[in-house]
Amino acid sequence: MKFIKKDFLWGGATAAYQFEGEFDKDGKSMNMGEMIPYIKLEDRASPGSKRKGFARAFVEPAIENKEGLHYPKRFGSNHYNRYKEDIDLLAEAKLDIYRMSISWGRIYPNGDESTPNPKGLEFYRNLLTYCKQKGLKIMVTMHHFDTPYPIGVKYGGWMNKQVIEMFIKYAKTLMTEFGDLVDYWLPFNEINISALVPMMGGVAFLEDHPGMSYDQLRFQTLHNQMVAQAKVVQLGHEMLNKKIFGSMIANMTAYPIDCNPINIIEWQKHQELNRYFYYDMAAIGEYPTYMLKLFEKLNVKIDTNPEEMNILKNNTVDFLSFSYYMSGTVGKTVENTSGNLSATGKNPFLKATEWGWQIDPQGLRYTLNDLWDRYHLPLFISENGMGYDDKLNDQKTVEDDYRIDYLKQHFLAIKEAIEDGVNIFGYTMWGVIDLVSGGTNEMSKRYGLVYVDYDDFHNGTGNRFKKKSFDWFKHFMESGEL
Ligand code: P53
Repeated sequence: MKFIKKDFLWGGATAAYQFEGEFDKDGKSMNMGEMIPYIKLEDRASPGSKRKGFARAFVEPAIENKEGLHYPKRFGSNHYNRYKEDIDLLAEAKLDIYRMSISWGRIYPNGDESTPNPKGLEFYRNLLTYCKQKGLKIMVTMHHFDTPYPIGVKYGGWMNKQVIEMFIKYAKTLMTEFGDLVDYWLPFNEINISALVPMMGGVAFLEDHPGMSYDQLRFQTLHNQMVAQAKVVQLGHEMLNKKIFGSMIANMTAYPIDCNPINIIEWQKHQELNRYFYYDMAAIGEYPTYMLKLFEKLNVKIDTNPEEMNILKNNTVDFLSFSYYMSGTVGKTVENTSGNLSATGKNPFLKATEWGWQIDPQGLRYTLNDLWDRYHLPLFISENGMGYDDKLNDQKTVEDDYRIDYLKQHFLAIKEAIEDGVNIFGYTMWGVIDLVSGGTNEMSKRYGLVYVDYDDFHNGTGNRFKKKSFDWFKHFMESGEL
């Protein structure tokens, strides 16, 4: 018995650079995420919040190997060595699908090699084959904020068009090697983050481009990644002949703070820049006029040519995918909740997590309707969940009723959206097994159905313990009941 419809896919998601660990094993190169140290709470908390914004170094140049600092993403949850146990747990919870990412630096450590690293291919072949044996469908993200550091050093990151070609070579290798094992492909995780935070994952650095404006940098890197995405879609359609390629966007749903018309205009512009622009590029394949006007205003000149523009136009994605955690408000005078990347305005009708992420299940229903009405493409929620500083109790479990409630409310919102007529085909819960936080580098910002025994400094056994939400999710999968 299924909660919604027979073929709807329920599952969980992770990312290599937060989950795998073994950052330098079997020939893998480092990525920028692995060079961002853990920053103590008191050095990080932003005014007005008990608990933290993003790790400071998240938006600053990373620091390589500084004495006395801890680099959480180098260790993750040690999934590299414990993947069988992890996949067994996902299968035990009766999930339909697992969204994972492949680390570029395990396959082409420097980006410009002519042949892939056999050890890297071997690891992912074993992992993917094991997932299949356990009956899981698989969605693979090719780039989850982890451009190899050597590409940054030698080529200057994604500002350089040669990086597009290196990425296509990598994508071709993945589809050749694993095309028969993978059910859905996402070329990039949260492609809009490139424009909002270009330093994320070492995508680009302003200091490499003296005299260049920040806006020029961020919109050019985004452009180059959009072209790369379209080229992967083109190649993937040729090689695999299936409509299984999606774009993945950090969805920044926001509401106008009130009905004052000046705030409505502010909100509309906010949604164009933070949400619609990226969906328009991926689904329609053109620069929207509002962005061309903004580029004029900001003196941004995109380096491109007719060939690239044709590739964008003719290779739009098969489905749209997004992360949804929260919503915010926008207006001329809005008080912020801190902790979020954008759309951080407070909403008096919503409660927030300790990190200031405002919980809004109805916002998910709204978002699904909004995207379906606008693009008429199948939708997939590739991330959703609740970060919480869970505590393991004496019974070696976590009583995470707050998480169960969060998930339940969001599942109901998906059901309502389907009843509204929205075409959505699946959902993967973020961080289904605890992993290092992308934004704050904390282990203690946990999302999973499964608790992983490491603290913020990677002390602990690394053992896995089922939380109460694990049993709840399993029961939901078996019975279709919330
Ligand atoms: P953490 C910003 C805003 C919303 C989602 O985030 C975001 C980001 C950038 O971190 O990222 C996604 O761990 C991302 C995951 C990340 C997850 O959200 O900061 O794809 O890598 O872990 C949750 O709580």
